[in-house]
Amino acid sequence: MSAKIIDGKKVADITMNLLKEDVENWVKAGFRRPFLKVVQVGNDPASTTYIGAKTRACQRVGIDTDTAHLPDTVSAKELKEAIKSFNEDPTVDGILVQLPLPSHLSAHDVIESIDHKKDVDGFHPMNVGRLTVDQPTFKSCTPAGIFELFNYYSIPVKSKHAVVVGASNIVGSPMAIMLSRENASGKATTTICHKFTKDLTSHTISADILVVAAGQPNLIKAEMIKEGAVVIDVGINRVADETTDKGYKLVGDCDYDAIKQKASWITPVPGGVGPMTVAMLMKNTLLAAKKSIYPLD
Ligand code: BQF
Repeated sequence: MSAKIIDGKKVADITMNLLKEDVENWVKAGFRRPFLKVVQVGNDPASTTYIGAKTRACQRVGIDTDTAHLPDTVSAKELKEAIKSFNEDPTVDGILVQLPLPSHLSAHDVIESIDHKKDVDGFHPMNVGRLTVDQPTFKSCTPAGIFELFNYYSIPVKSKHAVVVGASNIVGSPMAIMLSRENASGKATTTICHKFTKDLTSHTISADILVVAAGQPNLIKAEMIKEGAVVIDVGINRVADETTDKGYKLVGDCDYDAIKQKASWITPVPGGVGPMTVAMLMKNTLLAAKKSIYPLD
């Protein structure tokens, strides 16, 4: 079998065009333009790239945005004071603290200091908790984007065996929760694999849907997957490549060329899951402005 390509760039374009209309209708109805406040700590080059992508996405759909750039020496107290001022600012709809943070700062503490009603990344324990009990919530953008792709390509999830490789708070864990819940989008039998999993192949080989978010190039090889599996590669790894201007190229966590011969569907890197992540951030920011998740006050 040669896999069909899941074109995340295309679906993100369609989603962004729809969101732009929604934003314009919201503004035409007399409401303030949605506003996303981004917080960058330090100068991690990958973070700067991602914030650039998010800022351009905001401009494209008509969401106002501003980045508060703090030095990597900022104290936890100073950072939380900045976040508090954005929590209290009624013109700020969404707050996003770009991760990773410098090692002296606790991501848990910082995320918990964000008003959960403005937590457009969906990382606050309130929103994670609500996700696990099927209450309306800001959903983590990458898993939400993957479900949009399943929906767009009519890829069934119900009663499938889904295997998630990687158990991060940002992707693997919320993805597994969403797959496993008995709600409209989930109902998969779900396995989570992580660093401590013995014999990874014994799990991946039986996956109808394999979601890989481990951050390790070439972790998943063709021999590890079932013929006809749906393979979602969330990995974004920079590997040295002298033939490119930047001196590196982006690859996922899967051996794409070989797996393409065996899977039924596959996401490329770049242009697969990544663009959907950014589109879902725009969706969450509009939901925050509309107070769709937390309607009271
Ligand atoms: C694409 C991210 C690891 C650690 C922190 C488009 C993005 C990426 C790829 C993007 C990511 C990954 C983001 C593509 C945001 C996704 O064309 O394939 C967009 O901007 N992402 C992030 O903010 O922090 C990360 C990955």
